[in-house]
Amino acid sequence: MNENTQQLIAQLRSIVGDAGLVTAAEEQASYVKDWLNKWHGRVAVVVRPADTAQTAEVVRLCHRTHTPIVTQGGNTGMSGGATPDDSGAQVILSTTRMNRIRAVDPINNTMTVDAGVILAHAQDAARAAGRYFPLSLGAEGSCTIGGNLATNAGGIAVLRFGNMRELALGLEVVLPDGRIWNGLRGLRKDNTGYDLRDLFIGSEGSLGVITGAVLKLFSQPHARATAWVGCDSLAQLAELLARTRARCGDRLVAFEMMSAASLALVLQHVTDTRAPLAQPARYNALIELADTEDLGLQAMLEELLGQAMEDVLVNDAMLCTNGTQAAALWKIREGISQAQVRAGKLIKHDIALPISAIAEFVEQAERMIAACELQAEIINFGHLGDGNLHFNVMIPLSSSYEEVQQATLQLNRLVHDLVTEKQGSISAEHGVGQLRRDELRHYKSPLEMELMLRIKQAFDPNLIMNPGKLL
Ligand code: FAD
Ligand code: 2HG
Ligand code: ZN
Repeated sequence: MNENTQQLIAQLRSIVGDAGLVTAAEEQASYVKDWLNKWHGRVAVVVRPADTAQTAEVVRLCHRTHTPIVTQGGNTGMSGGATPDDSGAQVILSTTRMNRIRAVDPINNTMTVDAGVILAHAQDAARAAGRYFPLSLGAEGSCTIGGNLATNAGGIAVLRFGNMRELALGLEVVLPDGRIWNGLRGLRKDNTGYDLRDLFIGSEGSLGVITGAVLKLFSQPHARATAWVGCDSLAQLAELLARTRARCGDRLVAFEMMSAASLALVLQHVTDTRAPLAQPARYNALIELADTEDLGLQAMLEELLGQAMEDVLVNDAMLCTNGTQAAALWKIREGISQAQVRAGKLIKHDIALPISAIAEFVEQAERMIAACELQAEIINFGHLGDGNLHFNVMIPLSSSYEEVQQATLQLNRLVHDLVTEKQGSISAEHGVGQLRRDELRHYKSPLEMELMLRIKQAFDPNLIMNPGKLL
């Protein structure tokens, strides 16, 4: 460790104390690699400030010493955004000690939280106050509100409640020079110039450190109806989605799709899971309705699916009669990420398309990938209700680094060209991070890139906030 690094650590210690520093390599191990175990880095130190004031002091010091900062929340991101490079010169700023629920205001229907609050804890706090915070995703037991904001996270209820941008009213941010921007406003209307809040949401740690947020709350759902259906085609599932929306309106809170291969992977690799239907279907959907009180939700879903079966839109369906059955279905859906990691090496595509274009996209992409003659299996699943597919391609676990790189270049171009042709997005909910940085440059227009780089320059002229990610 050189003298500058030693000095930096001593200065950081004077700000956060021993409890706020992680210096031993073995204790840093879980911070310097990502959840997928795909990216690995090194850091001078991991610093864990206890509050916004300490965060501001840490950032001011890094600004003065030109030390690059990688902000990290729960480290569950899927695009390598929270993993440092391997220079050893960067510092991880972990928000995990900033975990207080600052206030719940049931009358304004808002909650103010520290950025390091774990998503599940935010949901619990809302529930304890008789309210509901609807963001929900497989990593909710570990991801943080700051990470959700920084990636503009989506998840399973976007079709009803929107993504994180739609769920946040105000932010508190430590800017790259250490000043604190207090934008913790709980307003539904505020047209006082450019929306700075929306710039920070989705900025992936590149414009500042989010330290607090005002979140929207909703009425608690006391009734749910959950079903699993099997269909022959994605076109049929899209038609079923449209019918469900028309019949159930805002009661439709989740419409998740899984191909036969995605389901088979979970059944093989995740313990205590079993096939919901007697006959495997090419495409499956997990559908959930919710309402503040039970005004015949189950009957509504039963009638809808009965009609769909009569019309040969759906082959088979399982309607849950209790919460245990529903939990078993959600376990299958949420087990896909883990099953994929166990089964192979992944080339991930987190794409968004107009729902009406999805069936044709998948048909064309599958044909093109088959023509590549790779030893590849398509694991296609995702949030059909909002048009977001995880169109992942899995190659054997034994593939070498070079083979993965080669297949990634080939498949990214093929899939992302087709997505672009169909007016879709190459980055729907996981962020750009380091995974899609080159793809972003390839697909964004020069004008959009120029404007984004000018915003970055205006906020972070020393380029210390998460270098090598996003832009
Ligand atoms: P991290 O991984 O720590 O960081 C992610 C990015 O945000 C990095 O660029 C980091 O620098 C930045 N960042 C973190 N905190 C801050 C902060 N306070 N200020 C500024 N920048 C910050 N995502 C979805 O959208 N939908 C899903 O359905 C979904 N399902 C998942 C399921 C599993 C099993 C897993 C492992 C992940 C899933 N994810 C999903 C991805 C991930 O959970 C989300 O991206 C989540 O929002 C990341 O939160 P985090 O606290 O772990 O952030
Ligand atoms: C999900 O929807 C997550 O389960 C993870 O966004 C997707 O593993 C993936 O590619
Ligand atoms: Zn997802």
